[in-house]
Formats: sequence, C-alpha cells, structure tokens
Amino acid sequence: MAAEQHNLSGIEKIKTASDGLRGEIKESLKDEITGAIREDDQALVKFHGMYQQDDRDRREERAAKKLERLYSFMIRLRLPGGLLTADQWLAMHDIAGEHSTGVIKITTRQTIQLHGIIKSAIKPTIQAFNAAKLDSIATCGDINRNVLCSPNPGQSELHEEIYSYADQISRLLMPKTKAYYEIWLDEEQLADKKEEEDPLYQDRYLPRKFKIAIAIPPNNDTDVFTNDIGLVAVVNNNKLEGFNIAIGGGMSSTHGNSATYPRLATTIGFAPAGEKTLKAIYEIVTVQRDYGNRSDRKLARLKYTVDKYGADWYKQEVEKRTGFALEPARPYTFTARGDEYGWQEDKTGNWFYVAYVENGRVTDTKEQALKTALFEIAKTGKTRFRFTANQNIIISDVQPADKSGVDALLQQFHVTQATEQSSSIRKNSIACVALPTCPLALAEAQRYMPALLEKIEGLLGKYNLSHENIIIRMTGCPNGCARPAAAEIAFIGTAPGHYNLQLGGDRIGTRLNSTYRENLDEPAILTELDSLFKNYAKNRDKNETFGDFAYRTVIVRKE
Ligand code: SRM
Ligand code: SF4
Repeated sequence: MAAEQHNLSGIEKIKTASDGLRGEIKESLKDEITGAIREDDQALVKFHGMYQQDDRDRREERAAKKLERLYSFMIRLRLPGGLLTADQWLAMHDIAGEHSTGVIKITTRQTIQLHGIIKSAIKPTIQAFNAAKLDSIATCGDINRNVLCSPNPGQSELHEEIYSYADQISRLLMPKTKAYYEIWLDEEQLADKKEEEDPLYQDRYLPRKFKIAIAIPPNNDTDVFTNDIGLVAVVNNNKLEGFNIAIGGGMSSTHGNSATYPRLATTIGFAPAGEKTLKAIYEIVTVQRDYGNRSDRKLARLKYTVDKYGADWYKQEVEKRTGFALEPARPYTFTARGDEYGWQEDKTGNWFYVAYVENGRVTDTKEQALKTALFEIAKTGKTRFRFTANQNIIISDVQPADKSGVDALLQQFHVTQATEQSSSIRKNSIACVALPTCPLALAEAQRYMPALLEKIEGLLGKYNLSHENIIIRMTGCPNGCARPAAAEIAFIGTAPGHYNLQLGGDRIGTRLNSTYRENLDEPAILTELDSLFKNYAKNRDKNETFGDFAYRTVIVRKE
C-alpha cells in the first residue's frame, strides 16, 4: 500500500493533467509574440530533454529597454554511458553550429548539452538529432535521467558487457508516452492510446528526478554513490557476477534549510547479473514512485524516502515486489575517481586517447582547437567518442594502424599539449555551468574556476604540492551539479563572488566533505588555502591525500 499524499505540489498537478506530457506545448511553440513558452509547458518540456533559460548577463540591459528576457532553450541528449559514433559527432558539430551557441558542452552525467537554441529552432534541432539516431527523451524532469557507466574501455575485459547495462536500464525506464515523437517529429497521434499506458510512471511520473550510475572498480569515475541508485559491478575470474546495489545518493542542499542535505547512497545488497538486476532496479523505482514525497519538492528525492522509512524497510519493500531477496554485498575495491589521460590500449588491442576538456566545454580556444580537432578526427570515421562523468572526452576504438593519424591531428590542434600541460588539480577539477544560463546560479562557476585554479596552482607550487591529484569542484549554488559535496575541496556559491569552502571528502568518493568556512571571497579563499597547504606539506602522514588530511586535522576537530 503506497504512502498517502496530501497537498500535492503544483508540478504534480501539471504532470497528471498533461495528457502524457503533451500539455499545450504545440500551441506554446506557435506563439510568435514571445520567445518563451507557457509556464506549465516549461515544466513539461523538461521531460522531453530541454529547459527554457534566458541570458542572465543581458537581463538588466533588456529590462532597461523594456524588452522581454532573451529566452532560449538548452537541450540535453540521452546517451547512456556517454557514447557517440564518428557520424553522430559530425552531426552534433553541425547542429551545434547551426542552432546553438556552438559550444558542445559535456556534462557531469556523460552527455552533451547545447545552449542558446531559440524557440523556433527547437524542432529543427530535435529533428536533426533524430536523423543522427539521437534523442533527448527523459534527460530532464521527474523521471530516470541519463544512465552513467564507467567509460574507460581499458579498465576491464568486460567493459562492453557491463557498459550494455547502461543502455538496458535506460530503455527499461523510458516513459511510454509518444508525445516526444508527435510534438517534435510530427508523427501521427496513436489511434489507440492504450499503447501508451505506462505501468511504471502511470500519469504521475516520479516525485523528483532520478539518477542511476554504474561503476566498474577499481575506478569510481562515475561517482556512483552520489546517485539515487549506484551499481558497482562485481567481476570475478573475468566473469560479471552481478552488481552491488546502493540507494539514496544525492548532492543537493538548500542554504539555510537544514532539512536538506547531500547524502551518499547506502548499499543494500547484491543482485546477480541479468534479469534480477534489472528487476531490482525497476522495483527500487516503483517504491520511490509510491512513497516519495509529492508535496515538498525539496524533500522529494529518493535519499529522503530512504531516510524517512529506513534502508532496511526500503530493501524489504523492494524484495516483496521482486519476489526474491538481495544477497549480501560482495567485496570490491575503489582506488581512484579521476580520468587517466593520454593514450592507452584497451583489452581488445585497440587504442584510446583521454583528452582533458576544461569544464566540459568543447570549443576552440587560443590554447587548443579542440572542436576543430574532434571534427577532423570524426571525419576519418575511424574512432568513437566517449564522455566521462568528469566532463572529459575519450577518443576510442582506434585500431593500431590508425593511431598515428589520430595522434597527428591531436598534436596539430594542440589537444595533446593542452592535456599534457594542464596541472594535476586542473585535470581533477569540475565546475558546473552556472552563469549566464543557469537560472539558479548564485555565483559564477565554469567562467571563474579556471582563473581561481591558476592562483591555487601558485599556492600548491609554493609548498611543492603541484603533483597532488586533489579533487576540487565548484558550483554556483548548492544544488550540486558538479557533485561538490563529494570533493576534497569544494567551492559552493552563496552570492556573487562568494563561496562556502568545504573540505574533507576522500579521493575515491566514499566520504562527503563538510563546510569549513562560509561565504568567502577570493582573497579569503586564498588565505585559507595557503595556510591549509602549508600545514599539509609539513604535517601530512606518508601518502596521505589532502582530503584525508583535512578530514583528520580540521573537520574531525571541528565536529
Ligand atoms: Fe544539475 C538543476 C546543470 C548534473 C543537481 N542542473 C540544473 C539546471 C537544469 C538548472 C535548472 O533547474 O534550471 C542546470 C542547467 C544549467 C545550464 O545552463 O546548463 C543544471 N546539472 C547541470 C549540468 C549541465 C552541470 C554540468 O556543468 O555538467 C549537469 C547535467 C547532467 C546531465 O547530463 O544530466 C548537471 N545536477 C547534476 C548533478 C551531478 C550528477 O547528476 O551526477 C547533480 C547532483 C546530483 C543529484 O542530483 O543529487 C545535479 N541540478 C541539480 C539540482 C538539485 C536536485 C535536488 O536534489 O534538489 C538542480 C535543481 C533542481 O532540480 O531543482 C539542478
Ligand atoms: Fe546551476 Fe547550481 Fe547546478 Fe551550478 S549547481 S548548474 S548554479 S543549479
């Protein structure tokens, strides 16, 4: 019996009244008076993978001229495990150039976003994606989002097999409505709406967004415990035995609201590979559908449902629904969380190159012509492209005979040099988008992080710590899009130019950090870090990471 829900939030009503996520989107699109769409439809288009945004840099200027905000849309692709073929990359390059700002943005969930798409260009963009066999279904909204999987093909003999679960899970949890095809691709409405009946999402979808990731030990490069469901692949004697299943991860909090908090997922057991794993995942989702909070969206994520009812209760409810018991979790070890850069050989004898992409922005800069390089490489048709959850790109599946050709292009456009010359902290950093497009940003992130890192590099150099792979993350607000609560050092925006400084997360993503100082401006950040690094260089234990040191010396003492 599901939990009773009172005082449903406004979005709940919009979902159930939406006729399978159709709303009045078609009418909204036709309205030429405004660059925006109707308010209810703004919630619904998220389920089709897009957000209405406006250029926040230009709000004042537009208001002074009595013009409406400069509206445009961001579209996010569904790419389980983050993989594109060469042809799809070429299509993406063209679509980005024609309809968006031109920057191809790799996100922290292994997919691509295009920004700045005006209302009249949404349909042509989706149609062009469709022609390239790409879609943006369910990449936003109260539904299962892009499924992550460790993308590094060199890490496991079983990479392809494990990787295929990202796609299977994504398909299993897709909505049944055909609204996307009707609205954006002009397909006929189904004569028999029965085909759209959705036993999983019904007409109310989930209480909130839902995220799933798979990690392949020993690298936790997908930050698996920050997801609603985290799956850790268990491999023995070169056989995929199954997955340890963890539930209730999430990074967001709201400044000043202590009922909200980041949380790492709790491991509830092990499911054998195949049908049982998929069944367990499906029923974890149905329990959240039935018991998640539908009145307060701030408390609607799975993490709050798990804490409200208890992880043991949640597990039992899932077992009741699947008809089988989860087995005890099996042993595994994580040793890293970052991307390993440069050329590496995969287990089939092919090669791949992991390139550093600053904040996931694929564009040409004065240091490197990354966008041109990837375009030229894609034109050879001899590679595929994989995205990492650290916002980087892997040029993969390169046959030995093609390696020198691809390498020459990487050198010619200075991609190799940019990757090799970037500092350790830079290559282990992530910043979210924030300004100017994110409506929730309180401070800068991706536009500011590179300059701050330069100053932090100086401080590390001063104490001979430049080689340290410290994980640093920045977000423009506490929603946590760069997973800052799981970083060794995090800057979380509080107001323009101000950040909370958080310390003490571990290197492998199994311990959250804590707030060390609040609301610091840049000089205060640098003063704090200077003294922390000085202390670290002098008093660290052998091989102690900065996150562990900060946890031991300042966070635990403060607690
Ligand atoms: Fe996020 C909302 C960008 C990963 C937690 N996120 C947003 C929006 C859509 C703002 C909005 O609601 O209007 C941002 C759009 C900015 C822009 O202009 O592009 C935004 N989130 C991003 C991306 C692009 C950051 C990036 O630089 O890569 C990431 C896209 C991921 C994807 O491809 O699907 C992104 N967001 C995340 C992550 C990290 C992850 O999933 O691994 C988190 C923390 C994990 C989690 O969900 O707990 C995250 N985003 C949020 C939240 C807080 C959710 C919550 O539990 O309260 C919001 C706000 C909301 O949902 O109300 C949010
Ligand atoms: Fe926007 Fe905040 Fe997410 Fe950054 S963390 S993209 S500022 S919602």
